[in-house]
Amino acid sequence: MPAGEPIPVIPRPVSAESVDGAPFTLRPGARVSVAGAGAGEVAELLLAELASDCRRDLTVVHEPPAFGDIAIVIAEDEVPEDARAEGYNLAVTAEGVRIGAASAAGAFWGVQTLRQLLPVECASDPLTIEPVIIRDRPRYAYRGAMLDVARHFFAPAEVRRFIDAIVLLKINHLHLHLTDDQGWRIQIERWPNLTAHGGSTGSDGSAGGFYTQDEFRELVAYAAARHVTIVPELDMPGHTNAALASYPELTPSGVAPALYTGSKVGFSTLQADDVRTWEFIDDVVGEVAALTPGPYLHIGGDECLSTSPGEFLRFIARATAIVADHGKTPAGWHEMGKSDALPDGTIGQYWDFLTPRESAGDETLSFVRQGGSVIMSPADVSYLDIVYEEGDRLGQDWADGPTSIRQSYEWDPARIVPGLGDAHILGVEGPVWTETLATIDDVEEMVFPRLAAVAEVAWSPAPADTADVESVRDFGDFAPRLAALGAHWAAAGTNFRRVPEIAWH
Ligand code: TNX
Repeated sequence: MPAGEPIPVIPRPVSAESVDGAPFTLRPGARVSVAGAGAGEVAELLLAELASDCRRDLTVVHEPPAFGDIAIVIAEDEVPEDARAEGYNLAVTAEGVRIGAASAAGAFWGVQTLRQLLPVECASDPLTIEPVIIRDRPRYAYRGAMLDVARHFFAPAEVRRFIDAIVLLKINHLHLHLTDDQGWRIQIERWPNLTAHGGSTGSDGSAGGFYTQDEFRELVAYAAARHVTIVPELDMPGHTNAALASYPELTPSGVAPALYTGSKVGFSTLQADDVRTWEFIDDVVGEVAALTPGPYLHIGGDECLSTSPGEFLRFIARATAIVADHGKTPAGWHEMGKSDALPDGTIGQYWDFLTPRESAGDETLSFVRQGGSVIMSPADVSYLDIVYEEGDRLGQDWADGPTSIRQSYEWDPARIVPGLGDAHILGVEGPVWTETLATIDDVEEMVFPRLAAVAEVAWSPAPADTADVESVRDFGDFAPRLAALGAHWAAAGTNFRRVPEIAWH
């Protein structure tokens, strides 16, 4: 890479220094030499990814590296202490590539950097990489994408494809919005009608669907093998029409509402003062907690416009306590911060704008006051279903849309809610809501490229401490790297929007 040109990697690494010397050449039949616990598994994933990226026939060996090998070494002292959880070093020289990390996750993220450094032109022989030394570690522990499988359902194979695409950006949490007014998507053995009836349709009268518990377990395992934690969301007490339609005893009248296929929000609610509600919640939370090895269980709590304020508070106190009783840390949208009875450590997810409106900022700080931390998903920059341009076929525009790629890049999580800084920010998440997105191609068109911007905000170091975030997050540096990434997406068959601000190759 010529001096001065940004290294073509997203998220931008902490440091990348070009070094003198001949490039590395990846020869057919090159070996991946592994050492340390977990390195073999990371190498197998590299092989699978390179096979689909570039059809190279590599073999894994448990031997010290020879000339021309890719080495993956996992050992405690490979990286400084503050980089042990997920950091890595990557050295590229004529002798070989060496990825060093203290954890399998760190090595896996190093592999994602290597994939972006390799030329896209698989046909071109030889494949070479200019010499470089990269040191890298994430700013935030939680880097998320949220997929709404409730409005439109996406089958397990489509979710796996989504996971494959997000790991290239070092996203390590996939929040699955499993239930909403339009559909219930996770099998609950004690309440089978939730999926039999409540999962039978979706937005715009789409076909619906749901994950059996076995399918869900397989998804969790597929994600975990790629260092992605699944965060399941059961949205309550609002956004529950599909549940109410399936079990009339959850409604005050005892009459089930019809299934709903429109896009309104705020019209449904569970009853906080009804004993049946709590049997229901204990069962569904218990079953989903048992399916989930990850620490978090998200219970929504957003847009409860049909729940009285007092009932909302009683509901949130009891529902979060149930989550904690089942051994999980509760998470919820920032409205849950209205409650001052949250279990210690409850995670809030901020979805208001870059400039907080009404009580959104205070509700968010409430999680911190109660010993918890916050995930930042400001809707006007990180909601991936908001239109790119006026008049788009896909997406919604309520969150101050359109949202350009530049807007989704030029912001900082620690400069949104006054008083909320990095010490209390667990991370950043880009949600994609799917009222208007019927296919996984539609989803990808909305998610890419903007998730690349959100991923860099979540991973790369904080911009220098100046008041003007636009001047320190350098879109001019990001744009050519994004163009290079587009070539990888095209080669991998990932759909993305060729936004006009970027000179796509
Ligand atoms: C808001 S903000 C929602 C979702 C919608 C989305 C559409 C929040 C937590 N909920 O119910 O799908 O807007 O953009």
